[in-house]
Amino acid sequence: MVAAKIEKIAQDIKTMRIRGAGRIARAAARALKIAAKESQAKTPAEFSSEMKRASKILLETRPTAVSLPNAVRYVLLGLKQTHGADIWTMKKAVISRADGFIKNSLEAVKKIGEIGANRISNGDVILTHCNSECALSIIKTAFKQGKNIEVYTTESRPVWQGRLSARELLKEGIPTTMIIDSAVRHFIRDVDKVIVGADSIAANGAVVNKIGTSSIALAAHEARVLFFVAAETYKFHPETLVGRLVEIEERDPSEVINLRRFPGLKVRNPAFDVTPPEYVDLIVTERGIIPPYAAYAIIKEIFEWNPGERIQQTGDKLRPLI
Ligand code: RI2
Repeated sequence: MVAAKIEKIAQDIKTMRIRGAGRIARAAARALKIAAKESQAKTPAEFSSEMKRASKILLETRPTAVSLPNAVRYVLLGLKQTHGADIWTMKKAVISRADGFIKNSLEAVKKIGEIGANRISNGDVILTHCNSECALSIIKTAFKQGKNIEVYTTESRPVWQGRLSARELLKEGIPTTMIIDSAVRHFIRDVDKVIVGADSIAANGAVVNKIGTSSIALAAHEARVLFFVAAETYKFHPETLVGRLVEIEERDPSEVINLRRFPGLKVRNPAFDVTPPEYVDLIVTERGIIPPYAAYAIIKEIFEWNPGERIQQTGDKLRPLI
């Protein structure tokens, strides 16, 4: 019964019924909370392995957004902190850390909106790509502050997340124009600022986000248009400090074309790409605005990493950061 609930959440993440790096992370925390709450384990060891099994199922869903493993790591730290205690104490720790993650995540999105909106000027034309709740939080907050802004949103093929953004923006009454992904360079001179989200940010400040982001960054760079990234600190990728590359998810060709009608056709469908730090002007986090090159310092602080040591997350340190 519990397993079925975890599988259902994992399936929803895989099929993108639940999508967006922040939402995926909160869904994983919620799944672990359900697993803890409904566990029938008789011993602490049994409980620990149940939690680890649930985590594994969640971690195997989508590989690119580091928010997912960071959320799991954050919640599972409850097991480590209560090592040697009874099941009840362990359950309580996991549940409260899951609740804590979800609460902090929602607060971070709001805070990013407030911090980022300070950088939006009256009359700005903003371009956004895909559907990032952090990027939209900035845009919506600026609009609520009475700034007269206009938004261009891409379609974000092949899954059309741009339609979600368009709907959200129109609901707020924000003047919105949709363009096809390949029209970005054509319109970039009408744009004052680009704001996008992130699925992972590497230690060198490279931003992994929805496919097409790096081409938009290139066009913005060429036209001297500011390029902002909006991301909570749990989107920073700890293992990139020691050289790990962020895995780029390649999704099913059926998202792009009906292969039955094109027998023999090869299709590549990467869901994300990497924007180098030199094309990023700033990253808006819930802790403030940083240049991309400060990513190293953020990761080092969150994960308490010193050169030559294994990366480890010490829960109390992480807590105020997310
Ligand atoms: P928030 C999304 O991935 C997009 O790439 C988006 O820019 C990013 O997550 C961050 O979104 P997908 O799940 O966390 O649509 O800011 O593949 O909502």
